[in-house]
Amino acid sequence: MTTRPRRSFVTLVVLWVIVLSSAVLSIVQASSFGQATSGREALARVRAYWAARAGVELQLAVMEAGTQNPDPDDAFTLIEDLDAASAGDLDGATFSIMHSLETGDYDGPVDAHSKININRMTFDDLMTLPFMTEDVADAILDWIDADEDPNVLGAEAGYYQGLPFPYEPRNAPIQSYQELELVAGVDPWYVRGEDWNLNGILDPSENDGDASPPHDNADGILDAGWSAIITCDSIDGGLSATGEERLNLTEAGESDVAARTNVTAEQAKVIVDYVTLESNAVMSDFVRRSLAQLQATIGGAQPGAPRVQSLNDEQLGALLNECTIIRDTAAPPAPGKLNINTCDSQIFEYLPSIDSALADNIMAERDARRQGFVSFADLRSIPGMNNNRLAALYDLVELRSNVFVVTSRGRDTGTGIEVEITTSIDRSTLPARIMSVVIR
Ligand SMILES: [Ca+2]
Ligand SMILES: [Ca+2]
Ligand SMILES: [Ca+2]
Ligand SMILES: [Ca+2]
Repeated sequence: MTTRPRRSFVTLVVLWVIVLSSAVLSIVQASSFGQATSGREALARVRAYWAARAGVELQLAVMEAGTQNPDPDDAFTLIEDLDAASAGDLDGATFSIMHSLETGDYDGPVDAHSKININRMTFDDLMTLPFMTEDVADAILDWIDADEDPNVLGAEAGYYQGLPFPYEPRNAPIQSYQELELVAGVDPWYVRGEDWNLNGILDPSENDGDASPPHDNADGILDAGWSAIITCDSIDGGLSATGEERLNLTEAGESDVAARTNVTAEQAKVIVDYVTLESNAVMSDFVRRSLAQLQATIGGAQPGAPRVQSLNDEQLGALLNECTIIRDTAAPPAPGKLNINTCDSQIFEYLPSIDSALADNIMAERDARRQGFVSFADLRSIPGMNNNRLAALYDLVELRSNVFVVTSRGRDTGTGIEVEITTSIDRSTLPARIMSVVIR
């Protein structure tokens, strides 16, 4: 697919949202003037709100356009499109979308997949977080696990029921930073650091020392505590790199598998048979072992049949991009993986199963590719990579992102009054879905 038609499509989407938002704003202004004896300020707030809303709608529209019409050859196209759609002018108001990292302020939304989803973290992973102690790590794991048996130093319902204001652990994945703060021993200061309002931006009160709450070191750098490292928002799965529903190998026919992944009929038969007969089959099995090895685990080839060909890199890449294994289709999607294209190199410090030599090699290889890693087979170029390491990596990392957190700040031009909306948007299914909204 060439990039040109896709670009003009995105531009069209951007223009359409701006026109639509301006129209809404004009209607709001016209109808508000009649009632707005209560003052200029209320009207300015309305204008700023609708400008912020326009920013959110614009980001959502760009995400949908990039999902329906993806660029499979460049891992950064969607991110660049979102960044390019991070500011706009409406009638009497503007909006801007930005976020702060330790290295400064950047246009565009936060990629939730550039952080580690806390719901995927092991005890050893959790212990790498600043200020973490064994009792808090155990309590976080207890909050997430389905059982009611406390870990050695953990806490289950019995503990929370004994509090002055009792509540119960979710016993399922944590859904927000605010929920994480309910876990025994978790201090909001660990979670938020200086980003007290959790908007991902270094606000004036977060950079003035103790002149106003919260406490901060006024160094011009946002130290966002755990919220800079972990997320609760990212979602696994979603549409394939080519923008299609993934083929579920538990119910797919051999010819469908062959058509989507360019494997031979013999290879497709082994793939489908293996997933059908091996109830614990996972996608990384196709990375870890050859098709002949997988075939041997389910009884081997028919007598006299030729040995099945191993998947080449292109076929393996297509299989991992286009297919999935979901046994319970009613189950909620799993927490998201880390996007190896968009994460910061420092993030590997919090994934101890990826040692520093491998982390350095991953980053060097990524930097050498202008378009990032677009297929899992690309990861084979990383020095020291072998099938077992690649399979382990597949279970931790992803090449694309489903969820972005948008902080859109609307500003009334006349008064300077601002309204800010922070929202997480999920494009793992279409239409894209707004998962949470905070308005300030
Ligand atoms: Ca437990
Ligand atoms: Ca902030
Ligand atoms: Ca302060
Ligand atoms: Ca600071």
